[in-house]
Amino acid sequence: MSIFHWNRPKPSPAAPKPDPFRTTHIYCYYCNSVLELDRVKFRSMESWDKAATEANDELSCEQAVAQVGARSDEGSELMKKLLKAIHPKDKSRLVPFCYKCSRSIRVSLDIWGTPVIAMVGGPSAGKTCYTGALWHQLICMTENRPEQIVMTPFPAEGMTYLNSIRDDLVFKRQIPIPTKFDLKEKKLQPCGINIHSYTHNTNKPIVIYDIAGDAFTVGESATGDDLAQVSRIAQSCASYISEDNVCGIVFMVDPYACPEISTKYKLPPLTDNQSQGRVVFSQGELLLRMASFLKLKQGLGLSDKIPRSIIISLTKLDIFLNQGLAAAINYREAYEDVREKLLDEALSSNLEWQSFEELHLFALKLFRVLGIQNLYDQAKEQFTDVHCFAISSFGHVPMWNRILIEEVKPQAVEVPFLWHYKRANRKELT
Ligand SMILES: Nc1nc2c(ncn2[C@@H]2O[C@H](COP(=O)(O)OP(=O)(O)O)[C@@H](O)[C@H]2O)c(=O)[nH]1
Ligand SMILES: [Mg+2]
Ligand SMILES: [Zn+2]
Repeated sequence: MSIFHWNRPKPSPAAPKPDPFRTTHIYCYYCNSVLELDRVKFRSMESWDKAATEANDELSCEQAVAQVGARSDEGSELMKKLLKAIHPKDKSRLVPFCYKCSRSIRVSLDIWGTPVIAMVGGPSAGKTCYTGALWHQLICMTENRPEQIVMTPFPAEGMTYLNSIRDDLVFKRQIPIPTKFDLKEKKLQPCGINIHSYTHNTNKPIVIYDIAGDAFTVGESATGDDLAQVSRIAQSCASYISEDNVCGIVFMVDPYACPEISTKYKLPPLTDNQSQGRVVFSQGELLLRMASFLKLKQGLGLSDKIPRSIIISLTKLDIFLNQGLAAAINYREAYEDVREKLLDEALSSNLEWQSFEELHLFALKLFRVLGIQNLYDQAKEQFTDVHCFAISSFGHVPMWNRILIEEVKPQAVEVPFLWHYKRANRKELT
């Protein structure tokens, strides 16, 4: 260091604030990497499929940001503007791509900052049927009040996915085929739903993913050690559940996988030969494995509670309604009593949670009768906010051959969804 420097210290100006895009991160839904936005490059949509894209046809993030004049914009504003950038050569839209796996992350840009509901559950828990039934239910709930509320699915692929499962269930009366899990092509398909309420003057999107149960259970072995299982979640597409934009978890409990239930109640035969060679995953173990994974990712201690909201959601409620189980019927009646109010309660920004809380209490009673309240207790030990609900995607027990005999009339499927929607959009955090 020179003496002159010592004698004449430069006035130290406050460090210039970096451009917001330099500090922004974005998630790749293919390889599950968190990317630095300013390292992301853009190609033109036109040249996307052409085998040899010239390197100089690529635009840097800096160039794209400069083009749309978004230098000082942050967050969603920045993303919205970036989506409008075009390639100077062929004037086609720009496709951002992941610098780790080279695949398009356009969808990541689309849903940036949108809260995500993470669905978790083993194979056959009922996640795919739930996704279709939920979309059907939301359509039915809003159909006759279009001047009050409009629900729009996005992006295009998500809309196609939602509509195709709904078509299967509602029009073909066919149970959708099990979700494939491909370790190589493990992309997540975000299904976004934007809810625009004119009455409440709100317009907010939320995203759900229907992911294969294998993502939580791959490589399961009778002797499986916990750490290996936790690291498998980390490698699979299920790892997104630890991302910041996940506003809540819905843990789908399959009654067929609960020995407490199957020893006490005679469950109807499964709808297909999925049961052959079907490994039953302990629901409690799955819950703990997910909790360990989240703690690891968030740097929490073993005895710390995860600051997340989780809903323990018993699927296939129709089975117990069919058997005339009083606790199930009481739950259904409680649901019928509040169903008209739920949507308004979910859309209003006040602290009114009464209908949801009532249903939670009825669900807890049902859990006790069924002998699975230990799942709730376990979840309470791991998470700061736990609620229970029960749902039926079909509203009746299906036949063995994957065909639904009666019309689909989902029961309470909107409850977990609306709970998280309200929670994600409330003004103040408690
Ligand atoms: N009784 C009944 N069975 C259901 C319901 N939802 C799903 N199932 C059954 O559970 C099986 C697995 O459902 P699926 O949604 O594919 O589970 P996923 O693996 O979690 O996506 C289906 O083949 C159905 O037979 C429901 O609401 N009631
Ligand atoms: Mg599935
Ligand atoms: Zn990637």
